[in-house]
Amino acid sequence: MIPKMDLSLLSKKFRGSMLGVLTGDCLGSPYENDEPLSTASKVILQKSFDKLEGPLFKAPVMQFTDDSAMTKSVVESLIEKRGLDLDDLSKKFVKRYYQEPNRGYGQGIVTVFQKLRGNKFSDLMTPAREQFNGQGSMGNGGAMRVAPIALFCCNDYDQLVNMTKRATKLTHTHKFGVNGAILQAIAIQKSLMMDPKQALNYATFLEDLINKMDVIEENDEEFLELSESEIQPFKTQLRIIERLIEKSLTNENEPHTDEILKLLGNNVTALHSVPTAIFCFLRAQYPIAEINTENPMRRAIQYAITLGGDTDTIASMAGAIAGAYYGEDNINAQLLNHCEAAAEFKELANKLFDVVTTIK
Ligand code: R7I
Ligand code: MG
Ligand code: MG
Repeated sequence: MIPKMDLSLLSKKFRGSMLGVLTGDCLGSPYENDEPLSTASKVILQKSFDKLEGPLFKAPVMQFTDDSAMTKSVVESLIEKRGLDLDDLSKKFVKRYYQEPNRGYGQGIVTVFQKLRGNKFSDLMTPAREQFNGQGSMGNGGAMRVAPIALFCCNDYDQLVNMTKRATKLTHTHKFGVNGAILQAIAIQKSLMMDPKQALNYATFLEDLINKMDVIEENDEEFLELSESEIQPFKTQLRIIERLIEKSLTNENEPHTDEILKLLGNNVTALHSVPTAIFCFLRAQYPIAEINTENPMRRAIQYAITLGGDTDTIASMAGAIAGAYYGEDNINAQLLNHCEAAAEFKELANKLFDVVTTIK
């Protein structure tokens, strides 16, 4: 079903989200695993963004990492197959990995690729289930590549949840890995369907995500002895985001980075990175100290990087949501010239848009 939205706006949002994935990844990867940025490092980051956005700046092209590589496989498979085809998708993941293994892939996921190649894709699901002693990966690898699925499902919520689950379980079967991908997908889909000219109400936005995660993270019998925050951890994190933004808007002593990181986190697990990306997107509507830009999409990405840790992935996920909300007009054209494969990502967004608007 094609959404009831101006199609030229929708296509800009498709390109915005795909380019948000790419630019967040390219800009964030040099800082991956760093400590949160000091004031001096934030000044350097600010200057480097300013230069990249300025005319005639010459610099080596910034390379993308596994986040964009896997996203590329997802979008190419959706376009070719006009839907989710797990066999094709897993082959594309594995082929791309063996062509370019040095894109900074997660340490565990490589085992999944080896096993899939070993069984000649006859059993797609077991390798992921065997990860981490049978509990499955809780990394953010499912969430970091989910943007094309959110765009493909556009305004079909049930299809979105279902497809995200299936695509994620090829590599990540831990409940947190899967639910983190679903949360990221819902945040992108929701942003896609909103009018960027109307003010974004962070509380309403979060309330909707909380209600949806409440259903997705249904109480499981095996967890009954746990507290609510352990049973429904993403829902709990979303409430924390709300409190942190509230505090930053009403209190002059806005939350400091260490408080944000203590509560939300910045590591490779989905639970401690997807909510952080959503926080960066929502917080970046408003000015942020030590980040000088009028552009809220740039602010979201730059802010994510200042938090340190899994910077490429958190910036990329924040970029995917921000791009789906603001559209490509908020991405600086000069900056794109410095990102590897930007033209290709734009073209893939256009092709996906054609598929979505002609399929049903
Ligand atoms: O999730 P995944 O694809 O990694 C994505 C991250 C992003 O930051 C990328 O930019 C790239 O740098 O990697 O790959 P996985 O290997 O499945 O998970 C990532 C890491 O999370 C693992 O290498 C583990 O360190 C950790 N991890 C776990 N640790 C203990 N127990 C994931 N699941 C578990 C677990 O169950
Ligand atoms: Mg990466
Ligand atoms: Mg990363």
